[in-house]
Amino acid sequence: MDPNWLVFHPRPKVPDFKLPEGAVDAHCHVFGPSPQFPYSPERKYTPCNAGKDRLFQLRDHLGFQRNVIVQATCHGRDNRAMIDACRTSGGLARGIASVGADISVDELNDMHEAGVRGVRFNFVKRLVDATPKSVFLNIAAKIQDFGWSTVVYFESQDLEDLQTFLIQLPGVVVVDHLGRPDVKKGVCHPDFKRFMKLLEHNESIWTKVTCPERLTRQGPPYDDVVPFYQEIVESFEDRILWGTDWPHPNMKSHMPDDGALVDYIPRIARTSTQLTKMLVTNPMRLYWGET
Ligand code: 0GY
Repeated sequence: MDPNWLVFHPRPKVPDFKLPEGAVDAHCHVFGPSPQFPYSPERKYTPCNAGKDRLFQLRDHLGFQRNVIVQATCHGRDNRAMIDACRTSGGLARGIASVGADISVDELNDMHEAGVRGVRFNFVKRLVDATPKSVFLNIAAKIQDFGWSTVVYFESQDLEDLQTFLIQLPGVVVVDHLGRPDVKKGVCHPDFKRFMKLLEHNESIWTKVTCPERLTRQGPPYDDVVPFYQEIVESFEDRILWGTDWPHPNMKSHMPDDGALVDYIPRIARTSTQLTKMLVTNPMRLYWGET
């Protein structure tokens, strides 16, 4: 692994907050383990190994029932570690893949059968080399027959350039980590207002109200991020998801305790309706097809 890589918390606390029955951790990853699933030669970082066994232990320890495993960039377009985790989860994990324009219908079929339900388009420059938007649009068109959605990762300063593309995408589009606002600028800043407007005007755009540990400028207990979550949750409760982001790639300042992250959830969603939608109903509808 890279020097200075921060390894996930070895012994997260048992959360005080009791998750609702059937809660889904809708944003997490697996890394390797690399002897079995080597990292991609194109990767921008080399993480610690963090395989499916650790992920499923964490799921049970925190009180989740299901996972949505998002392909991490350190594995490039080699989705084997994520697919293996989905296949062996007994239906309790869905996957979000990273694919190229040459992906075939047969390959998509195999992935679907394994539990994959979406693809991720990444625009974060420190994580990936740029892919032309026409390639992403081509992939997005191909996955429509499978009823999959897309996950999009970008930073708030790039939204202005990206919004025309995002609106063009067919099907449900889920934006990672609130579109990564700069929390120092506050909820009234035009950057965050732009993101709010995007959701207001496009009912197929969802977002993950995730990663206070990444977005915070102040550090734990992440008070500075709370207003951002609340703005979104109050307006778009039918289009929000939550996840741990375990094993927390590229954290530099600190490694969060995953149990403490679960204890933070009631600051994001404050009513029992919002909590049930964010943790159960919304992810079950999107990734398990439950109405
Ligand atoms: C996240 C965030 C990051 C990394 C990745 O696929 C990835 O490498 O998603 C990041 O470094 O911000 O959502 O896990």
